[in-house]
Amino acid sequence: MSEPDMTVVASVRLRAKRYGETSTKLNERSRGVSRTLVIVALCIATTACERAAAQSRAANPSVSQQCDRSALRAVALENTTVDSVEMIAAGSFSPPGSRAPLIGTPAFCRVHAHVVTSNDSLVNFEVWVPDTWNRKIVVTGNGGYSNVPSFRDMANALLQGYAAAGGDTGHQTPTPDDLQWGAAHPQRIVDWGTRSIHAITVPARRIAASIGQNVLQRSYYYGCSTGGHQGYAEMQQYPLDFDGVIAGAPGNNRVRLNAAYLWQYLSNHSPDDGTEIVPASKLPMITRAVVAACDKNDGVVDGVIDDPRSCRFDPASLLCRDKDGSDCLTSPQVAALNKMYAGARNPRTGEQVYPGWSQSSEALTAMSDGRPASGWSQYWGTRDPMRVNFWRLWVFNDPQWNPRTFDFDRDLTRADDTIGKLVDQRSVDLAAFKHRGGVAIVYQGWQDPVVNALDTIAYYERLRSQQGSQQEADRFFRLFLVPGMGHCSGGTGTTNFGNQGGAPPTVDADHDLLSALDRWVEQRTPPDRIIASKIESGRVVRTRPLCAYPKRAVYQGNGSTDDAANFVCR
Ligand SMILES: [Ca+2]
Repeated sequence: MSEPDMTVVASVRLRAKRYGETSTKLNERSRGVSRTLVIVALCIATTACERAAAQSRAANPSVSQQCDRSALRAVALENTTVDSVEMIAAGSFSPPGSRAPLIGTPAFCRVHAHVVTSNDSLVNFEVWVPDTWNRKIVVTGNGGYSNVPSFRDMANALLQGYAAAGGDTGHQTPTPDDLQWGAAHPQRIVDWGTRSIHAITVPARRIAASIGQNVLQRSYYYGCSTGGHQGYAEMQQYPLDFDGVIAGAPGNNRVRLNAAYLWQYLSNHSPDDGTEIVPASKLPMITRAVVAACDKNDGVVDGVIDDPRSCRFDPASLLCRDKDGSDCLTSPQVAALNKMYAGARNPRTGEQVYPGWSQSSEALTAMSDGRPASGWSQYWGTRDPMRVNFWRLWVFNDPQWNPRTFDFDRDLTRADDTIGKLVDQRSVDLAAFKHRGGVAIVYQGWQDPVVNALDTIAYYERLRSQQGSQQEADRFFRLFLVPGMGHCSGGTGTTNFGNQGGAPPTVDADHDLLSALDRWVEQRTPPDRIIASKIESGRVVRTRPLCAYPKRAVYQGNGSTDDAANFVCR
């Protein structure tokens, strides 16, 4: 075991021990500094180590020749076991458990491995190296409480010539949403909420470098939702892992987010019999009314509200004149809707616990039965609130816990002090990440009913204040709000730009997140705007610039509003 590798293990063990001691009141800032120093030391050492190892080997034998378990025996992979190595032929690949094969994949070397992260946790992961490799790796994040890698994101990176890696977050039970796997196992929760990407990135980089027989030149991160959360964990806690990070719809404020789901449930379910007050089937009608009222606020009537903060839609305008109907709201429904727009507050201090979701995020497109394809109803829960087991199993350790007893002061503090310390990624101190030259692209749909755009903005604004100016923030961190987009992808706006869900129609640095990140890192050209497309039946029907916050796309008054060329960021 070489010196730097021992440091990796030691630091992981140290971190695991610290996180296990959840009641210890460590000073957040001093803890961060000491952690950063350890990481700086080990990463400089490991990068040099990888370079030396790669350079000492023969020049460029093909990936297929190196795709062999014996080739990996010489690689230092502490706490990591390689389970299988195989060459996958070009064409298509069906990942384990997937419903549909990945199409058009190049030939690649597939490595399956696992890394032990504590005496009670491990993370399974895969590394894919294409036979024509660009010497860069993209490590991908996860969705929700996932137990599998995001194979589609890995395939998209592979198609662009990158090696790709992804893991299972440390979650190894069959049902993603059960949360039982973490109950009374804090190390597994730490993996899911904080550590798993770092844990797989260290060995994945070495595996890719070994198979590719090249110097690994760049390491990027790509994820949305929990993947966005993991990207924030990397920037805050493992700042030297990546040259660039793409984090979409970050669920980094996790305790508050799950408290907000509780709020949605409590606001919209009768305390008497638990029935829904606003039925899911009315959400698309509400969104249509909101859009009709506020679409023009941005100067272009296009079915999209560019900035829902400008919208002052009054739900009482939909009050039923006579009896309840599908196109109107009863008084209790208006009251419930207003509670959800307002969001949860601490009853003692008045502090906003988590912002209410924006007007127009109630629902995306409607299904034939009138229910929304995506919207608040998925996350306000049915018989129980969404993520109720986060509270029952992780916070209170009581399977019988009743959500109606939740106190948004006392219980929230308890959650912050326990599980919050294992999973939340709320610090805006990104000094180490910025100092090492790291850059970040964050994106967020304005109609996201899962992770609230207002919370993503709130984090950004705290970061900007901490940086001291817009210019300092812009140097390394850019937020792109996407009008008319739901959670990570989809919606009525221009929602295709290399975000989760697939490659854009044009893969270049003006249209594609990963290409834009790569240009920023390699040429130091930051993205002021990214041109997003709206695609219908396989055809681009509209393009629009997404602008780095706080700028927004402004129509110049001439030409088609479906053409990005007629908009400026201002
Ligand atoms: Ca509009």
